[in-house]
Amino acid sequence: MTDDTTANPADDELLDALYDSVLSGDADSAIDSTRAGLAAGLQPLSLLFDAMIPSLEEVGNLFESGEIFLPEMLISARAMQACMNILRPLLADAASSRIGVFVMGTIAGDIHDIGKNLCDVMLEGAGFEVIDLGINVPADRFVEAITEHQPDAVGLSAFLTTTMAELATTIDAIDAAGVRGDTKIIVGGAPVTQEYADQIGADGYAPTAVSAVRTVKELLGMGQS
Ligand code: B1M
Repeated sequence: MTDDTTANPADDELLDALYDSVLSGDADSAIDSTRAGLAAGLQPLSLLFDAMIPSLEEVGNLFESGEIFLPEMLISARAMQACMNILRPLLADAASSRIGVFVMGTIAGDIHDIGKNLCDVMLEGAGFEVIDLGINVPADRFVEAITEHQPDAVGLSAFLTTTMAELATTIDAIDAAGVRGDTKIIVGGAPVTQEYADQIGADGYAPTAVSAVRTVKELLGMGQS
């Protein structure tokens, strides 16, 4: 959640409308609410963390309880992504100079990418050049990308309990290939914990996209923003 939660009833109405539009998967109306929120002076992070992300959490709850099915979950995700396209330039514009290179990807077997894309936006906003390998990325593709780009840090996202083990497989592959060097490896995604990150030999863990930036900067000795 953001610190600047709204005190204004009109802003609350806009956030509620955005929440409902993502929940029902109505992309046009979600886009309208996003634009209206920005025009009313709401912060992009507030639109994300006070409306869109809670809405997707509710989508997940409804899916889990069998009240909605995969197509509805996908339609809601698309509505959110349409709004993210509007917010991305606003969030990523903040950086004035490049502070490092970050390779990012969702691990093999997993096609969730909204949380990963949000990390990309926050990292870019903080000044990192982000090389995003996409979704369902096999371990050897991460190894290739480290060899090619010599990044300061690598981010691995996992969103399913069934794909989490692939985080360990990927870190093992990076170590076995001898390419880890000074590159820091950060893991995240809803089912991942600090304990699990420690267990599999990651350098860092962050629960949210915002804290991912803080963690990577700390690991790289850049202090806090
Ligand atoms: Co899926 N899905 N899904 N899904 N989905 C979840 C994750 C689930 C929790 C829903 C539920 O049952 N409640 C559940 C996982 C259960 C589990 O494993 N414990 C689930 C399931 C079961 C599945 C399928 C298996 C369903 C099926 O086929 N029967 C299937 C799997 C497909 C696959 O990957 N192989 C599937 C498919 C899909 C869609 C394709 C329909 C769609 C994804 C579309 C897309 O991403 N382009 C989808 C969606 C939308 C969801 C929910 C509803 C929303 C996910 C999301 O985007 N959240 C989700 C329910 C939920 O999250 N409660 C669910 C918003 C996003 C901003 O949050 O992803 O957590 P999050 O990212 C956060 C942090 O985790 C963190 O920062 C982000 C923002 O702060 N973070 C990092 C992320 N990466 C990080 C990296 C870092 C640091 C922090 O460092 C590197």
